[in-house]
Amino acid sequence: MDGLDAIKAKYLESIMAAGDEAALEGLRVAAVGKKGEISLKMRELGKMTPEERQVAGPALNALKDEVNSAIAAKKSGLADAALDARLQTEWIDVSLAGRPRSKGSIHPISQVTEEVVSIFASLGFAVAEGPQIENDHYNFDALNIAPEHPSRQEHDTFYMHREANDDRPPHVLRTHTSPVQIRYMEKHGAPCRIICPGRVYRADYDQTHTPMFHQYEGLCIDKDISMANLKWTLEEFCRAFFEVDDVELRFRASHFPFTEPSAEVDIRCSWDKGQLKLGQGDDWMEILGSGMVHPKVLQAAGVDPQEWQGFAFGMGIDRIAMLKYGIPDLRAFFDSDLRWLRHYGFASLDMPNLHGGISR
Ligand code: 2NM
Repeated sequence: MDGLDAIKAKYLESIMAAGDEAALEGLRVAAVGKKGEISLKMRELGKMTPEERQVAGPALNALKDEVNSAIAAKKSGLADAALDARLQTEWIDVSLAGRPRSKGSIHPISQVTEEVVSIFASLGFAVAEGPQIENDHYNFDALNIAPEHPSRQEHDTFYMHREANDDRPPHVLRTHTSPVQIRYMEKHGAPCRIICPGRVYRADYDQTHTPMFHQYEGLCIDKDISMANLKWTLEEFCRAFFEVDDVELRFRASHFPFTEPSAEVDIRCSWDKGQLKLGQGDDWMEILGSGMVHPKVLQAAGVDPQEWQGFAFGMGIDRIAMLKYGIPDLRAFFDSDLRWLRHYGFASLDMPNLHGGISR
């Protein structure tokens, strides 16, 4: 068949020169599409003598195959070139140093809460949480706080609004996290070892008090627990939290309705040119309240006081955060002042753990 070499040369050249997939598709249709040049030539095979056909058939088939594979090769060449071009414009140098982007930081109260939790976790304490709106059974009665106790008065406790015909027990904003511990003992029984950090509320506002503040309470109930276990636990905590090797704690007899005996705990310290140093010195600083859980409290939580006993303690998170990080004014914690937050905030990926150093 005449002219096949010219057709072949024409298409192979155009295919090589095609700039994109659309041009390539145009060439495919023109050459081997239904009415393409090569396809039309193939239709003529029927009019040929068998001898002519024997030569022209294979030649046309070979041409068609050649054109098709040239198109396929060019197509993948175009795709490779497109990918190369993308890689040229979109490449990222992964060895570049990161740009500090985040303007946020961890609030000192969140940081200190994490520190406290990680220290007590290492001593085998689990974390328990509970509602911030409590009923007066969990907030007061179960904790052996008598109905006439002054802390129940309206000017110390936030009572939730109630309708006159509401026969549910009065609800309050919890004044401590102890109700969480009552709920935990009710649900899980003894033995138990938990700490309960969270927000608490008291109707008080001045230089050293905000109506919402943060505390955590610890509870350890078992068969053979004494004040000695309490003292060791608190010493371990203070060593880790304040990052001093020597700590000395002093127990002063005190009174809480929910513990008997009760003790306020002071840590030895010194004031050196207005700078507080914890651990050594001639001074004492009160840091927490504690005691052996009152048998009536265990009873109220469904734990048999004949069989179990244990210690509990409570500490202000805001207060120990101020002590540790030298934050002078309590009220600044809740002002949302960005300059203050940037100054006292912590890097968001530096979560405390014991081996990495508690505060860094
Ligand atoms: C304190 C001081 C002393 C305390 C007691 C309990 C409970 F629920 F077990 F009875 N939790 N926390 C406790 C004891 C809290 O805070 C100054």
